[in-house]
Amino acid sequence: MSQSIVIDPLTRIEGHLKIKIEVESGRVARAFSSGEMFRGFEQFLVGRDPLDAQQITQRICGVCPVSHGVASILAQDNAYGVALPRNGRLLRNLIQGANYIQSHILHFYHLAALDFIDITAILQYQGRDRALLDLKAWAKSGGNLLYPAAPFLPRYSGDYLKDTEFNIGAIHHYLEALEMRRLAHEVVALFGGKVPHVASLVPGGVTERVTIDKMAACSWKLKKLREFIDYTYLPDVAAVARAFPAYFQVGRGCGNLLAYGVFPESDQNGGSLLFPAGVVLAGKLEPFDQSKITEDVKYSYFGSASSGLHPARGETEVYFPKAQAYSWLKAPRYQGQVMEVGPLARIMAAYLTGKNSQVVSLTNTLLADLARKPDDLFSVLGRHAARAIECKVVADRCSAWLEELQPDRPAFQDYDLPKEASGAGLTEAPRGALGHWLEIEDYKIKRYQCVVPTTWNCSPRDGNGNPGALEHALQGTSIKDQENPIEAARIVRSFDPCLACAVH
Ligand code: NFE
Ligand code: MG
Repeated sequence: MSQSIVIDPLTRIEGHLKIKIEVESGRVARAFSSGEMFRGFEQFLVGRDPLDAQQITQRICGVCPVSHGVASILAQDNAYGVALPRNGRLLRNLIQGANYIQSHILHFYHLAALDFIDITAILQYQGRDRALLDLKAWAKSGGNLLYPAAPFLPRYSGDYLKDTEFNIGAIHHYLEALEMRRLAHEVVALFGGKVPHVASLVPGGVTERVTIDKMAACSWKLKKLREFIDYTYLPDVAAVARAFPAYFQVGRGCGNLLAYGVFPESDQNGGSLLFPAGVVLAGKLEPFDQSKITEDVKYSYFGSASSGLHPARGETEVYFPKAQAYSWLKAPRYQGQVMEVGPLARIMAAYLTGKNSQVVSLTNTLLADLARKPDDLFSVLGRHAARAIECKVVADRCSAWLEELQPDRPAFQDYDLPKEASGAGLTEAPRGALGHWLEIEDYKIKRYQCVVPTTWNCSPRDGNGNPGALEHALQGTSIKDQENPIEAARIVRSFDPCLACAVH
């Protein structure tokens, strides 16, 4: 007998995600991931000035706006044939890197950690920390009237951590992490002009001036962030991993990984990247080839003419209602295969190619510390660990990029707008591989297609009926209590989904 469990909406993620799992003999037999809204960015960009694209596409999301801005200007750099000066490359890296730090800290502390930490431990707090006492008083008073104790309660009952002292420590870090995110936002604002939607990203570079004052302001913020990552974030992730070792076996997923690569380290186009591109397909590492990307729509609310196309020729043709369809996400595939994207894909690509020695040593140290093998990283805890390692590598590197800046030297390069052109902008958002494809005709956007990290991870089935990456990860999972499917929620959150991005 199969029992259907619907989680709708699944909370503590960004956007509107519905998860349906069909449980047979205590295990998930089938999973369905549905994006529940339509947005239409790809349509309303058509006919506009291409220079508007980096501003408009940033509005796809408030969590990873910078990456959409970067993908858009990379597509334009490519279309206009513009190369940028060193300061332009370094500032883009810094703006995007600081956004990664903000996003990863947000994900662990404010979205995912409450799956493991017992937030009700705050009621036992006997110390004198003002912030914790305020939180305790607030929790006791029932929080706000409409949603008592939201966003902490209600929650699934489950096997939360029992050590009161550890839980209270983690709740303290939850509050501290809010301050850290503010610092990371301030780094973005220093060189982006403002947050969340930055003003300074343009084709050819960055319009913000590099001054000693700004570099000094950035330096101490990065120092604080790096201390938090080293002494709080990484140890907390390791502690959760030690307390929930079974989650190295849960939520394994499809096993295929895709990374486009991100953070150029060279002023030459096509030079080395901090995180290299890489594909893990059927257990083998392969070079990445963007011509192998397609999007299917058999189970999506789009017309069949949009199916199986490379994004450079992609169509977004709404078809609703539609028999069999169950999502507003398309189903991106690489060489026809389902792929997982995100920090795990980037870290594994860097680890397996050996192209980032810090990633290799941090990963080996963490694995040794937890008595785990690289293969165990294909799991709920592996995704959290990869994100934390990546956060450290990015933050450390941001400090180095800052020192490489050349004060009062130009940060952008002029260019001519072509009447007709096309371009591809491939980068990595915090949640994974992100591509924008642009076609210009008569100085206007003729076609604009985005293939977004959460579209990869949370896609519905493809034209061959093969489930998406998250659907794969849910299948086979043992659900102990069907009233409290906490195992499923932990798997979904390990992907850090953003449905606003995914449906764009
Ligand atoms: Ni809205 Fe995003 C990231 C992008 S995920 S958060 O990271 O692109 O689909
Ligand atoms: Mg799209």
